[in-house]
Amino acid sequence: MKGIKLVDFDILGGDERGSLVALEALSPKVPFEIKRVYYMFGVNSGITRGKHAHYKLKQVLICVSGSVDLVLDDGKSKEVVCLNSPSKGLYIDSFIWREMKNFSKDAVLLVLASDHYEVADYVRDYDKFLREVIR
Ligand code: T46
Repeated sequence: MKGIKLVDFDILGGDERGSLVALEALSPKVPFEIKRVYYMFGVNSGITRGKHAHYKLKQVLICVSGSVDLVLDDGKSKEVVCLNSPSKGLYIDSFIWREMKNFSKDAVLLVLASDHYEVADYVRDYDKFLREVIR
């Protein structure tokens, strides 16, 4: 689907001391300036989060612990991506409807965002999203 991209991060210093991933803004893996970082954890497995799209915001999602399913929808088709590794990231462009579900008990979902928190950037009504997408 256009507007999403699953990326493999390089693992640096993967040795007996463990692994390290370094991400930099304005790089191929994070193609925007990072203005905000947030993360969610302690989500019960029956809970679905998200259920919205963004007008402008671009993000990279990383499940740094455990696993979570992302249901992505561009208004024409849907795709499910399972994030289950701290060395994988999911880039989500603006105007993609997203839902996060099936959080494992130990899931920590870290998000790098291209902008500050802005309520007006959210489209939370699915019909409105579909109308905006076909405009
Ligand atoms: C997204 C998915 C992947 C803030 O005050 N600042 C923030 O930066 C964020 C992200 C949230 N909040 C407040 C707003 C709500 O009162 O935290 C509460 C939970 O946020 P929300 O219900 O929007 O969380 P999710 O998990 O449904 O969605 C979040 C992001 O909001 C969204 O941009 O793409 O994660």
